[in-house]
Amino acid sequence: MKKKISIIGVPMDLGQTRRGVDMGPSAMRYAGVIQRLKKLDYGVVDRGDIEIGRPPQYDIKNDENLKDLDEVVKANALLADSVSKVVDEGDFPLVLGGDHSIAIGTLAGVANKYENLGVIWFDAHGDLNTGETSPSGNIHGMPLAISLGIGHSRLTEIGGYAPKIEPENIVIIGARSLDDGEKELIREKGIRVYTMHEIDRLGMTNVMEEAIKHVTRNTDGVHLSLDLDALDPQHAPGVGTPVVGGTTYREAHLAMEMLAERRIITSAEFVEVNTILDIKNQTAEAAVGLIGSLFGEKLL
Ligand code: HAR
Ligand code: MN
Ligand code: MN
Ligand code: MN
Repeated sequence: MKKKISIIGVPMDLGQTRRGVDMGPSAMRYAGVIQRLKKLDYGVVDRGDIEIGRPPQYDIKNDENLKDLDEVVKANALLADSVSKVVDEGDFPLVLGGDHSIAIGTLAGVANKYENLGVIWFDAHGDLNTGETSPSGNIHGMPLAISLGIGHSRLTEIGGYAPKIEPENIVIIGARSLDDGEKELIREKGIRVYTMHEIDRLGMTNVMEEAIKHVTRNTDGVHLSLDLDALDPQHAPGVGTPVVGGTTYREAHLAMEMLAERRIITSAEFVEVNTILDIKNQTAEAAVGLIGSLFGEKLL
């Protein structure tokens, strides 16, 4: 039998300041993610949502340029526990966001189950900021740095260990909006990045061939973190920080189909679906379509 898939929803919207991304997990469930996976013959368990603490009379706090640090830490610690249990039980963890700050918890829950975890990070952004470099103080712009052990210790120490991953085992795909501090970190750590320039130039097929080679050469598991803003806003309008010039719908599917063929992905998350900004659930439906392709759905 195929590995069972355990779905965890994370209605987190405190890693940035636009409300609506908290409804992402519901929107993807509504778009039929469970039925879609069952149709592919997977056993599927929906473990429900992680609780996000939101104090009464809620005001955004921003100490040390880290907005809502307490709540983001708390939710990610819960998520790390939940993901860790899923892996221990032998299931495939599929995490539905929520803003991208939840990658901190997902990776905390998964990385210590592997000697060396590889990461494929689909995103318009690098998510490599810290409180020092971030132009916004939004923690959803920081999870990849945090997972490398760079940033505030309350975030890097979630799960009780740091770092979760090594720079040489990461590939970023689809980037087109990188801050100066992020560019510096990419150079300093030698992180492999396929920006939209490389996707245009080499084509998605070659980018994925190279990316898969890179993240598997030294690893015993690969996590996929897919931010819907990697896609062009034409295809995924319901995201908090859209950036023009993204991947086409088919390029994103091709990438998922190649990952399915190689069977390298051992955990995954789909994040940044913002239902308030979306048009008729189009972005949630795009996410669910990509999940289908990742798990082996074929056109014929
Ligand atoms: N780099 C910017 C910042 O740190 C924007 C980050 C963005 N948004 C995301 N993450 N959706 O990928 O604020
Ligand atoms: Mn992101
Ligand atoms: Mn490890
Ligand atoms: Mn992004």
